[in-house]
Parts: sequence; C-alpha cells; structure tokens
Amino acid sequence: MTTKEYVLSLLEGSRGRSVSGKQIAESLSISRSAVWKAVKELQKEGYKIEAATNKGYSLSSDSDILSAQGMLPYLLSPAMYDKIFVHDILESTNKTAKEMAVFGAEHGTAVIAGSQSAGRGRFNRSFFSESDAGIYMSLVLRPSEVKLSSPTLVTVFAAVAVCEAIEAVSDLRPSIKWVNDIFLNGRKIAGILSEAVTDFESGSVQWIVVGIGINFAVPETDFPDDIKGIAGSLFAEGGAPVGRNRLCAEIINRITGGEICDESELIGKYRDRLFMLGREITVIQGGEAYSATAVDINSSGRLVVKKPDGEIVTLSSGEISVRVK
Ligand code: BT5
Repeated sequence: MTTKEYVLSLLEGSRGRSVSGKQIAESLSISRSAVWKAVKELQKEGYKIEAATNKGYSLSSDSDILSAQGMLPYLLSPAMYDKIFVHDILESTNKTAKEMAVFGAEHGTAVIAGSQSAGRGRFNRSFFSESDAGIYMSLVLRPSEVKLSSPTLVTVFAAVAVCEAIEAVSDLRPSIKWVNDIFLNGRKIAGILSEAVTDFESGSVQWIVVGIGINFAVPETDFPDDIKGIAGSLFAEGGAPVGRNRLCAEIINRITGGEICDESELIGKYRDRLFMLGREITVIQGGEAYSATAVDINSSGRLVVKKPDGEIVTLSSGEISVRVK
C-alpha cells in the first residue's frame, strides 16, 4: 500500500471523526508533512477531507468514493484487501472477473466498478449500471472452497448474503424473488448473476463468478423508461446510513470470508425472505408462459410450483423466468 492508500484507509476507518496528523504519522512511521501531502492528493481526487487546526483530518461521513482502502476497515481479514480490485468503470465486472479467473485469480477475488457500460443479467438481458450511486461487483469463487452441492445454491447463498449484509448496515429487511432478485418495497433493488465455467475434458466446474448489482442510492429519475416502476433503490438519494464501501465489505465478508452454513439452514434463511410462496406466478420457459402457484424451495434451491391441474413441477433457474402476479 502506498502512503496515500494507508492514510485513506485510516480516515475511512474513522469517517466523520478527526484523526490528528501526529497520530496518523506515528501509526505509519512517516512525517507529518508526508501525511499532509497524502491528504492534499486525496482531496484532489475528490475526497472530502477537512483539516482543522488542533484537531487533525476528518473524512466527511457523506464521502462515498469506492475504494479497497475504504473497505479495509470493515473486512474480516486484512488479507482480503489484496484481492479487491476497484475500477471507475468497466464493461461488466463479471466479464473482467471471468478473464481474471482464467488467468489464475484466487478464490475471493473481488472486481468492483463504480459503473458498467454493458452490465448483464441472465439470458444476456441488460442490467442498468450507469449510475455512480450503484454497486457492481463480481466475486471469483473456487468450487472446492464453496462446498455447495448444487450450482443453484451459489445464487441462493449470494442472495442471502446480500440481504444479511443490507440488514447489518441498516434497519431495512429486503426480500427475495426466486432466484436472483432482491426486492424492497415492491421494487427490484438488486440482481445476481452467477456464472460457472466447466472444464471441457472433465466437465467439472473450475470456477464460479458471482455478479451482484445493487441500486444503492440511484435517483428514480436515472432509471431508463423500460425499468421505471420495476427498479428501485436501496436508499433514497443522500439517505444512506453508510457508504458503499461498507456494504461491499459486508458482502465480501459473507461470501468469501468464512464457512458456509449448513445447506438446510441456508435454504431456511432463503425461504424466510422469499415473498412469492403461496402466490400465483407466471412461469416463462423458452418463450412459453403458464400460470402456477409457487409452493416451496427444495434442498437444491429449485422452485417447486403447482400447475392449475395439480401437477407439481420443479424449476431450475437456468432456463426459466418467473413473474409474480
Ligand atoms: C439480473 O438479471 O438481475 C442479474 C443482474 C446482475 C448484475 C451484476 S452487476 C455486476 C455483474 N456484472 C454484470 O455484468 N452483471 C452482474 P435478470 O434476472 O436477468 O434481470 C434483468 C432484468 O432486470 C432486466 O431485463 C430489467 O427488466 C431489470 N433491470 C435491469 N437493470 C436493472 C436495475 N439496475 N435494477 C433493477 N432492475 C433492473
């Protein structure tokens, strides 16, 4: 880490509070003028850092620039920091993460962008990611580390992790629409796109990329016409209780930082947040649509539905979309 990055991580760790130049200098074993120089550079980059005589430096609590240093104070382990790559803009973080995985990126690598020029959803649908008040993040996971018995469970796991991360930083309680959408107040505030690449010879999954797009505090007016009324934001503009870095770190901690809980516990947590059980849905598969009632989630994260004639069908996420009526 450069001096500037160290100074930023210290200030991010005490956002809204002053830290004296002496304290920063001592903890980094550098001179106070080196601290001052780093602060000047950060201010030039747009960080709102106030310098007050006798008090020191403070990063404004409404500062919301994405950076690995800003996530560092909230990460479960400092080692995770080295695997976080933040960009202002990318075509798609999933695309970059997949490229990095092919070139040997480690389990837990996080690719994050302030915005995406070609964000993707399932079935190659587009995911609106042009606002700089969103979070667009992809995590590279090695199947041997994830230890989930079915690929669908990766999305289930990520959806629960995103909900729990949101709940850890706010008093909001988002819900889930099977399989990959996070909802709040009837609007989609986040989507997840999990992609696996298998080895051609053995057919085994070599790595998984979990892409997460969150409308963090996107103004309603920013959403394009085709998703107005569908998309919503986690927080109102200017109303977020924490910065995006904190939420990113909470998600990274939950997805890459530890043991995955027991699968039946995971399904239980997912089911608790699923708002469609018992409701009429439209199942769309290969251009055909039919009505059914959402009945349950099975142990591999597949949706069990009942058709009007009583037939029970188990849906897999790969080729099916559902609309809640
Ligand atoms: C998803 O697909 O919701 C998965 C989105 C994953 C996005 C992340 S961002 C980081 C990573 N890099 C990527 O390129 N992708 C991942 P799906 O269930 O297919 O939903 C797509 C549909 O959601 C669109 O057809 C729209 O109707 C709607 N939509 C598009 N953008 C949206 C947004 N920003 N917020 C809410 N809904 C949106």
